[in-house]
Amino acid sequence: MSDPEILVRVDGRVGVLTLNRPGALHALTTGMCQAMTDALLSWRDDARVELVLLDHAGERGFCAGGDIRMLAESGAGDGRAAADFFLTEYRLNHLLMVYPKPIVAVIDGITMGGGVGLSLPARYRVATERTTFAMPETGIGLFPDVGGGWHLPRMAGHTGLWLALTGARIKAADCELSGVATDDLASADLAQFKARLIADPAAVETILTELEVDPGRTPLGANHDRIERLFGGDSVEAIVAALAADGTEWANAQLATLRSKSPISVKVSFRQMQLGAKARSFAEVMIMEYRIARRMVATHDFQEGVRAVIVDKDNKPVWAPGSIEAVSEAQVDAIFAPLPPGEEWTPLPGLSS
Ligand code: QUE
Repeated sequence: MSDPEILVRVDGRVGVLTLNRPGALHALTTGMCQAMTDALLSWRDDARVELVLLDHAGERGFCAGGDIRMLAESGAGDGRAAADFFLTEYRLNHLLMVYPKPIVAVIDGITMGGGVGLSLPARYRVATERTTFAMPETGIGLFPDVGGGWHLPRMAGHTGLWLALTGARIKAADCELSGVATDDLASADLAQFKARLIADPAAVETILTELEVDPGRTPLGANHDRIERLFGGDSVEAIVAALAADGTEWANAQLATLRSKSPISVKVSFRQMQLGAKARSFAEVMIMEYRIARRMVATHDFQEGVRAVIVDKDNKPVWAPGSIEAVSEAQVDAIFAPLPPGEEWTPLPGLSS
């Protein structure tokens, strides 16, 4: 392997995992998830490793998501490769959540979908002025997976639901406000941060405090009250009605955004947030999301979303059904139904839920 997609090394007492698929904004493949899992399992019981650092190679972006083209091709066929990917990725997400050593994720740049699943489980989540965070999956006929059903409903108020349904992009200050990030550094200080961390991993909190910068104004803070007022309905239809009745520029923009997304995705994501809010463990959410993911890769909307956003880039997906109101509860029920015996998601062998 001359150019591995994950660079694995131990530097001092720090295990370093570096995403290295720069041509695809480090979008995750099954092999990348497996390589990270193998390294984390070997470091878990390795006394030489005190802390894990997760970052990316090169300049552009931390991680754009998953290998969407592969998922679409697989979903159009037998779905086997997609199922393998989700099993491996969600097992890694779960391993990160229960990992016994501190993890530092440096989300310097685009952090979406799969990149969110890697970084939100980390104890320290370091944003910079280049960070853009989003869960954009409703725009391609998917749903905010990789533990979105756990993390998003646990943000303050309805912030997570708003992120899930609209796919809104937020920057560093809003990442810190919402709890996505624990710290904000200047990207120019990252080399120094990593060098100091590797020299003295036990001092992680002191180093972060010394390098911390003010991330500036928080658009989310300004919109918090509106999100609470307008995204609190007990159905997607209630939220749509509240946005339409409000009539302000902000509400109209949210409504137009919601209406541009896959109607099935919006309905599925809403139910995922509702059920995820009540889940007692992350593993329970993984079981739910694996059921959804296995169903959704085979749908018209996912095929169409990938065509419109990733392949043809015309950004004009034609969804079916074409409106939120036309999605039946039975359609949503079928996506959440249990998988056949032996097909359900399970954690890595030896890891309890
Ligand atoms: C929703 C997504 C993804 C997306 C866009 C969405 C996603 C993903 C990528 C992506 C972007 C750039 C790349 C690449 C993939 O875009 O998961 O390989 O170079 O990986 O609206 O879920």
